[in-house]
Amino acid sequence: MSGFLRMSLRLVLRTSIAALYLLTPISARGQVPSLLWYGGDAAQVGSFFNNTRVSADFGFSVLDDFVVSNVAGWHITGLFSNNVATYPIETYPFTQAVWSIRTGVGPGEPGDTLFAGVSPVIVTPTGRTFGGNVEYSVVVSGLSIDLGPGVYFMSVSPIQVVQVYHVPQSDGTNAVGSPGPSGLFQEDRVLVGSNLQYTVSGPASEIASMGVIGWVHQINDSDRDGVPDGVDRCRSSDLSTSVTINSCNSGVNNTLFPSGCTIADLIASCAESAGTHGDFVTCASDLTNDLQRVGTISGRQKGAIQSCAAQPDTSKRQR
Ligand SMILES: [Ca+2]
Ligand SMILES: [Ca+2]
Repeated sequence: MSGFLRMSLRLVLRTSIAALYLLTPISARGQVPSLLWYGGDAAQVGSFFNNTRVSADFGFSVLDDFVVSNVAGWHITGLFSNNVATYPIETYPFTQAVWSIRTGVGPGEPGDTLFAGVSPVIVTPTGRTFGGNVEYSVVVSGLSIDLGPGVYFMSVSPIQVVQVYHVPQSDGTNAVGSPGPSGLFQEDRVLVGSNLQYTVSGPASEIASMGVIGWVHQINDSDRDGVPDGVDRCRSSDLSTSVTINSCNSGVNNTLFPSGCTIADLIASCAESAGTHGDFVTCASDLTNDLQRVGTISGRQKGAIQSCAAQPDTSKRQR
């Protein structure tokens, strides 16, 4: 290849790659969790047992339904229930809850469990008391669950073998989103002889003081990075946590740009465009120099990516 041709190729590569990103990075997925559904604050009336006894399989859970009405669905990062304690929580503290997301719950019917687990919880007083008993918010966080449009049931039940907790019913004060078509259900899991027996009673007409945290997926966001298809220059982004080239993990954060492209996408564009391994290394080098110049990555991180790009097995990507 002549020097002129090589320079022209580099210019074309750099121009096409540079066009794929704007220089201000945005956070991964570009989304901030908020309250998607909340049955509402507790009223001064009834409440329902909501804690496990003996084990995660034995006890009570309150199940209530909510509606995902958005066409593109929800991404759920957390679930919570508000619980009134019979005694001060310091007397019988707990650190975990059993939770579930289900469909098809009905009278005598525990439904189909879509997602469930036993998770650590954050327990904080809501500031409300009922007959001298303190109410606590019990939050499961760190979830990553996608739900399409539909009706779902949720539960979050403290794992506490002595203390009794009640989910209070709500009068709808401060409610968020659409309550489901039915009221709440009470699931009792009891030992009859040596058999664990599940019974689901309800629906009661009440709505439970529970909620769902996350964000609404944007319509027409094929790769769910928070950048709509219409302006997403990389519609099937590699959203890996760190930049990995073949099997070489650089450890560098895979930043998402407002263009909808990640660093990994741009590296992949280099691989697509380059004719030889040398072209690929040059393209990745130019790209990372630019990223360092604008402060997206440090000099050490640039070195880590370039080192991965230079590895011989990278040439397997070339056509
Ligand atoms: Ca997108
Ligand atoms: Ca994208």
